Amino acid sequence: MSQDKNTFASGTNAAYIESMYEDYRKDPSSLDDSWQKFFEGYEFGLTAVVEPTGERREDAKVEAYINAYRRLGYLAAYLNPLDPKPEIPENLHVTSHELDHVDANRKFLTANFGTGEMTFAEITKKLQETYCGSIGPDFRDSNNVEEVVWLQQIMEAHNNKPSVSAESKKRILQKLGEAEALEHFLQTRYLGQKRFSVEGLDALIPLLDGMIDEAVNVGVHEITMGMAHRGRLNVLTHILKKPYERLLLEFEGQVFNSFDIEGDVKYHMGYAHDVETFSGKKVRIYLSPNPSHLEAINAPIAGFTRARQEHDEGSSEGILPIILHGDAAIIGQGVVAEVLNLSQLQHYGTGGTIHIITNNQIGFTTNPSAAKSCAFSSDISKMIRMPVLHVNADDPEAVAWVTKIAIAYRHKFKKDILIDLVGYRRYGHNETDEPSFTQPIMYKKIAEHPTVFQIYSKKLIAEGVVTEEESASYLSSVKELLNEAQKSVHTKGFVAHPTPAPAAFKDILAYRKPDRNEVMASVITHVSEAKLKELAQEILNIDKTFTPHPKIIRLLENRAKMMEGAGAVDWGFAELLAFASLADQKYPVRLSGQDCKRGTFSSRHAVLFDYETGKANELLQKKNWAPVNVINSPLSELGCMGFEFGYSVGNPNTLVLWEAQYGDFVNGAQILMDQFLVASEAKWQQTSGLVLLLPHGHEGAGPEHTSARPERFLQSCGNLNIQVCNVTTPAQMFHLLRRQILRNFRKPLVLMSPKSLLRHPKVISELKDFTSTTFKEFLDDTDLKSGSKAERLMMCTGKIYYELTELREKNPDFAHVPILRLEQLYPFPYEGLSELFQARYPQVREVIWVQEEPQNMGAWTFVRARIPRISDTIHKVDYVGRKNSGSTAEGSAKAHTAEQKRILEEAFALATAKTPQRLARK
Ligand SMILES: Cc1ncc(C[n+]2csc(CCOP(=O)(O)OP(=O)(O)O)c2C)c(N)n1
Ligand SMILES: [Mg+2]
Repeated sequence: MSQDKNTFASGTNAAYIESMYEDYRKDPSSLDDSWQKFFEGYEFGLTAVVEPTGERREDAKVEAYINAYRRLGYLAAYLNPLDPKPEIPENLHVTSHELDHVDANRKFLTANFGTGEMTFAEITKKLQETYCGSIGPDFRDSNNVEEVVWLQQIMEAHNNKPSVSAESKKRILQKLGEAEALEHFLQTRYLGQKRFSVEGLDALIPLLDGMIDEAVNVGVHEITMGMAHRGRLNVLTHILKKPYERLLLEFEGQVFNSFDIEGDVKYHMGYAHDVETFSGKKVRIYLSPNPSHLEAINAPIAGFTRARQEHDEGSSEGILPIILHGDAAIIGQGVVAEVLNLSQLQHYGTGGTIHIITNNQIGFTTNPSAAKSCAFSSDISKMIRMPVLHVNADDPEAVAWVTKIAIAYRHKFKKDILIDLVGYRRYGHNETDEPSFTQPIMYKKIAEHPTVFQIYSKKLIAEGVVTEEESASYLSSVKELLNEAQKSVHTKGFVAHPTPAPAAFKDILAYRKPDRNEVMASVITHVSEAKLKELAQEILNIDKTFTPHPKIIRLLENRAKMMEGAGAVDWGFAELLAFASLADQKYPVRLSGQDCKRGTFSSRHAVLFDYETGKANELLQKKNWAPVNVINSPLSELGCMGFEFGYSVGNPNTLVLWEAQYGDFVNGAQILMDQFLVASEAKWQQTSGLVLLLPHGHEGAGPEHTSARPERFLQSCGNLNIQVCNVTTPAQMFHLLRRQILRNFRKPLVLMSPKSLLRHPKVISELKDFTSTTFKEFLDDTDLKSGSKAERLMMCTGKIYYELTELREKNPDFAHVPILRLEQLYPFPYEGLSELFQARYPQVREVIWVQEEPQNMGAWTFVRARIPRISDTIHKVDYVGRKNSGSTAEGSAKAHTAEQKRILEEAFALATAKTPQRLARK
């Protein structure tokens, strides 16, 4: 043995180690201690991976066999009512597990399965019953062992088929009867009217009925629901107990009044009601109105639920959200992923949502194979690894059982769970559609397929649970009620039922449309100087143990200085003061968006982070104030803005703001704006006070990061639906935010918010601006002593005002040109402007609208028709700004600067031109 062979540290060469190992095997003592230990360990490792032999080897295989079923058994489950039960896939075959030689009667120890000792035949039977029957659970992707074990135990305890009482069976049959009878009635009496029948998924009705009962039994007292068109009329009448008369009136096409909600098609209508459960308990149910845009409701209903949980009830346990999805929509629409991503976040979670896919295996005319790249529509839920319970909709007892599991899971783990209810669609997409054009084979099968009511009643009759007469009465009694309801509608019109909205929803559902006077009335929003200083002190009162970032120390000192003398409060601080003042008056504030805590432009700093520990210090969370939550949101627009919209509906007394990183990105939430924000009041009399903060302005950043596209919002303005503002001083911002919550009605507020103005030396407000005034829809040009002689003036909105005044200051020839700022574009302040023109500018004949946006964007097309209505003296409205363009702004900063200069110069050239003929032109 050479010396170096005995040196452990030198052994780095494989061939060399091999020769050492040979030496070791011949005589271990020929090596030094360190090598002996090394090879001892090596040999131990070898024995550890040696294949088990005999009994042990078989037990391990059986365990793997059991786990394979737990993981993949759902692939062999009997889920599709239209097809025969699928074959057991190869990877569950005994041969695949090398167990084909095992005697069926041979016993195995099954530590965590069944009775602990079972024959191989018993094991296989139990596995197939539990995992490959009418229920196919897909739950093993979870990375939480406790959940997996819990689900296994609950499902394996009764082979996923616990016994059902006769009473419950009858209830299920009754609910199936209601579902079927209503659809039949509507089909025969209102032929050709769209109703998006539930048939083929009739089990949805007993499912929801059972779910609500089960939920109330574990402490739920309120249920919030979002769903699209499929089966909605059945859910409204049989789950929310919307009276048949109300529904039939809608089919008759008469004007109806359902919680004063009008203005949308019947399968988009919401409802709210106190309902008695099967066990005789009370529960409030709220079904949100929704647009056609499939899945868009997910975000608002999540926010609505969170608002209810946070401020009305204080916990997530008592309020359960249920969302229904179409099988094509859930996998196709991106908002689903956005909202799932919110489900476990601190400021967005709702203690677990129960998702139900009404899976009719078709989307309009599109087959599943064309609708998704994954095996199941439910696979989108894998992103948060929630358990999925696939279930055959023709087996209502299996459906009832997964419902119980779902409620128990949500109650225990406070997380989302999904039921994939697999059925079919008995008719076309709607009842006027011919489905066999596109799915001839499927529809031949459907035509021959009995209804689930028929299947289940046959089963219960055979079991002796109901008689044939009883079963038939479940259908006939509903038909009778519907007949009576129709008669009553025909003869008496609608007689209002005593079914007012639940008291808890009073704030949300009580609706009164404010008239223009109310909307335009000024609101007392100022606070006293003492209060302002007290609020500032509170914000700046930071614990001595907190170490601010060195640059933040300066910011805090600057903020303190803003309160000295006459005051010079900047935008960031004005905003915090507005929030603080509302919180002090016990109005909670919720501001969320990407990087909101600091603010995209580093101007807000509502939350500071300890320079030593990284610990957050929420400057606006104070003991005696209502909560002010400034929240960094995930990178989502539709999901997050939708959530905030829902939150604002669910809690009208919280100031809710959503901030876009830059205004451009708001169009990621276009559905939310078009279908909800600007229209919800008109369609559903659903009001929201949501504030959108949309950083906007041409600053040379390029086509993106420039425009929040105010023109789109302005085009959507009508009948006082929203407010669109672009304010230019910190105090205006302060008053506007306060006005939003201090009025006794709610309207969304879309605010073009500043970027460079956040740090502009002129963009400051004095203390008196906060303590003695209120929000002004426009700002007169107070720099000019008198405007009485002016024949031309400029009007603008937003940041360009500061650029115009800067140029005016430099050039004495421009000194007489008045520049008015429109701070609120909609509702357009005709009244105030008219008064102003009469008093200050009685001779104005020409108004020059100056904007930095291209002519087809910005406010131009909106204001050009409105400005002449301010005063009879106005004969002409001129435009100065960028020319029409497909893109919002120049790509180069240099081109931007040149264009900005041109606009300013052209505006003054026009305002000071000595060309009377121009003025004469109309
Ligand atoms: C966002 C959106 N895109 C398209 C449509 C048009 N549309 C209405 S229903 C439907 C098919 C929906 O299929 P699925 O989600 O499976 O629901 P089902 O009607 O089968 O219950 C389509 C494409 C829509 N309503 N919303
Ligand atoms: Mg479908």
